[in-house]
Amino acid sequence: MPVQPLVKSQPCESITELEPLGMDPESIQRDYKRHFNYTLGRDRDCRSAHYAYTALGLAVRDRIMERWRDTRQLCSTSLCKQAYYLSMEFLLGRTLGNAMLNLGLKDAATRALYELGIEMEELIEIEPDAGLGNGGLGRLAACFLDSCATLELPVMGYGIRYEYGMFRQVIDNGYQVEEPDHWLRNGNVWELERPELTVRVRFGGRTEVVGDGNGGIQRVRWLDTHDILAVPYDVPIPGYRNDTVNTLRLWKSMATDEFDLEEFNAGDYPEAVAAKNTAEQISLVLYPNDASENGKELRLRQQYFLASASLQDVLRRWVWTHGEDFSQFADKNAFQLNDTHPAIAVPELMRLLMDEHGLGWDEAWSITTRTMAYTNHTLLPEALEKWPVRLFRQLLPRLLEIIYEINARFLAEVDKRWPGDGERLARMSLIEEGHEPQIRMAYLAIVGSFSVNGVAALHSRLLTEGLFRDFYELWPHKFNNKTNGITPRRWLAWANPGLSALLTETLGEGWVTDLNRLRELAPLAGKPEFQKRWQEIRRHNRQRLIDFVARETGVEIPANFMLDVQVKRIHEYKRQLLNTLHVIHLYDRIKRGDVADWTPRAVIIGGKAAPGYLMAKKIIKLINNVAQMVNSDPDTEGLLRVVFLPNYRVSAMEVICAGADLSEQISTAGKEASGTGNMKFMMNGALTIGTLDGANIEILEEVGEEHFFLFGLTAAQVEEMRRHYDPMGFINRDEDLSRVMRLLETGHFNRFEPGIFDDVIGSIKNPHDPWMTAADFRSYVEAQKQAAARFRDQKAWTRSSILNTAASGRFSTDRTIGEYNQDIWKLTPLHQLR
Ligand code: B1H
Repeated sequence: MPVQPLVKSQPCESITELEPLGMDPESIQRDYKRHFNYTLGRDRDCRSAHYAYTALGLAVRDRIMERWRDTRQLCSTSLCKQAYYLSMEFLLGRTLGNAMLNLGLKDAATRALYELGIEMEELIEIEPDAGLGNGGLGRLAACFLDSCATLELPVMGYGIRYEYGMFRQVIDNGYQVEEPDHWLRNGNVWELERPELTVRVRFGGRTEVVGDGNGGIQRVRWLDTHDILAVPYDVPIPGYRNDTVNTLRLWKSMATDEFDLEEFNAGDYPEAVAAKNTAEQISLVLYPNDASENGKELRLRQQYFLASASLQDVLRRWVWTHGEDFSQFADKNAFQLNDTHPAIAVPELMRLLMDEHGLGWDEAWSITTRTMAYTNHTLLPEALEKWPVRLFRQLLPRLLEIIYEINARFLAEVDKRWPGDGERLARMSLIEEGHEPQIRMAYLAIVGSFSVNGVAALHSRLLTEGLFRDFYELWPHKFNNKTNGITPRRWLAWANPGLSALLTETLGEGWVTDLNRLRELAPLAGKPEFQKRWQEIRRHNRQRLIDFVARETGVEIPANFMLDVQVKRIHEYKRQLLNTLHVIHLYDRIKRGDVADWTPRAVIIGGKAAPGYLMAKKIIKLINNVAQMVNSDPDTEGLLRVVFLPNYRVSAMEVICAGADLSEQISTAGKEASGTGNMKFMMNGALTIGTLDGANIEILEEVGEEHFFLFGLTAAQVEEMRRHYDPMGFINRDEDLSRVMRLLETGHFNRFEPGIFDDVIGSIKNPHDPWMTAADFRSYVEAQKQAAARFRDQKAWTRSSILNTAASGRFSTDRTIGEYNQDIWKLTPLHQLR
């Protein structure tokens, strides 16, 4: 059944010629006033900063529109190859500042508002974060889009327009409480609804084989489905100071009109209207799990909704320009799967090509496996997606048939390569047999893709040696590495205006899009004059962070303290617990009077726990209780402060990464696929204390051992030790750790809440503790001592700080995306087509 267009495409003449809008303060001010008065209908009695923010947003958006249209037209008329980044998460954060930066409007707009008595900084703060992601994976997608637009690559993002993004975290009596994030409540100027491009997504029903009527090939029909509509909302993604504006298309789910009618005619009008809820639920809320999957049916619905709507959208555009000839499709399109969450796109593309466009299996499979590429983001077994076959049969029966067929043909290929190797067949099958047979989504993604990549060198190697070893043996050419990055626009140029000004003064403008130019700072690292400028900027940024902490938590941190920061999702493998043990050790030293050569420090920890992850929530409670005890003890005055920073989010990180001194990247080796927070800190001149894990290894290689506080077991040593791990041995042989454990076990931090930390204590002492916290305690404490000593020598610290920024060029997503394009997508930059 064709989709009822919400907006009928009545042909009419549209105005296509636009006067380019001025980028000067006067023009911006004029448009600001126009939007404030006419678009929003406010007047000078309106004192709400919200409308001022919205009016400015609209004035900035006007200046995006013409470039957006031109980019769209160039892409469609040039018939160039395009790539699509399919992701369940885009953690965009705020848009206004970034848009002004990339368009080169920041100074003009600031002046335009200043003349009206409005402070830009206040308006920036009005905007809620678009928290459409959990953590690193979602933020990576957002950074990628910025780099694609900046490199002028024709890449479109596809995601879900969640009504509720990542929950707001409130701390109550030390415990995390989740509050809903209704981020769209006050409207969103950064999206454009496109109801005319609505598509239909089907669920449930049954399949039937039908002939084509000519006695020729048979086709499968999917019948009696419950359909929902996917309405696209487009978000502009402007490149840095170029004329490219790419698109992020986010789908909102809506009920169709017809399924209401059936019940309506049966007399159940309220029930019919209420039925809209189930349809509209699909895009209602982001699942707040980072690095663990939860297996809920609604989540599978979301995944299929994203994959199906996006593929239909691409195929519709293809048919508009090429008709039903798909012979060139694989040369002109590439899909990058952001983890397995959208991996159902593999069988869905097969279904659309065969059932909707009449291709045969072989042609459809050839197209699919030449267009799909898969990025893996984790080795943790609890994050590897599996879906019960039963659920598929119920929800997506046609897709299950296709997956079975893919599997049958795949296993035949395996059997040809390793005849009679039944164990291998069982290991590699897309279906995990057992009491409840499950579909292994990662294997489906690998079989359906021409490229499989990890996100840091170690991670990619571990994938081929462990998790995907069998597949690597079969198809070594598919596997590659793409070390993550971060966009230097948001994470340096925007987040750190002081440092940016110094960089531009020293290196010229070019560094923003050619981050390797930061290397030119290295010769200046020891120069007293340059060090003075660097320290002055860092002092200012540190104070901004200290003020932020005071505003958010009430904790006062003296200006001379070392700011020791760990912000990221709370997870046992990230070892916030190890950090906490070190804090307790420092507190214990203070109480013993062991404070000679002390470096005053504030330990700042922030991050959200998945609502169902009880151990992570208990760790938050422990940090808060330790903070309470330490901060209220007069003996710690001038020596130690501990802070749990609530509601960690993108906009908070913009302040945090610029002000931090020490960056905590202390995961158990082999567990953090890459990390990207590590790169944000480094780029802004923080020093890292870290393990040989994820991208830390590459950070260490770039900056050199002298300027990185390395500690802990290697990934190989962790694996080796698993078999005979003896945490009690580590505790008993280490006087400091014994004392820390005793403080915990005697309830020093939970006097009126007996027993609440027993499970946390138990996890440290458990010989099966996969995170091996006790094993790394000693070397961590020693590395912390080195960091403290370096901080006391401000000249040496500043030199290391400059060298960290200087060595961070490799971690620009411009480099990452350049590699994706060179090795996987092979797109022509738009400037070569203009
Ligand atoms: C990463 C996830 C993730 N890896 C499941 N895996 C999710 C898994 O909602 N879910 O079900 C959500 C997220 N996220 C992170 O990706 C890695 O832990 C980081 O090390 C890495 O830097 C980041 C980007 O590659």
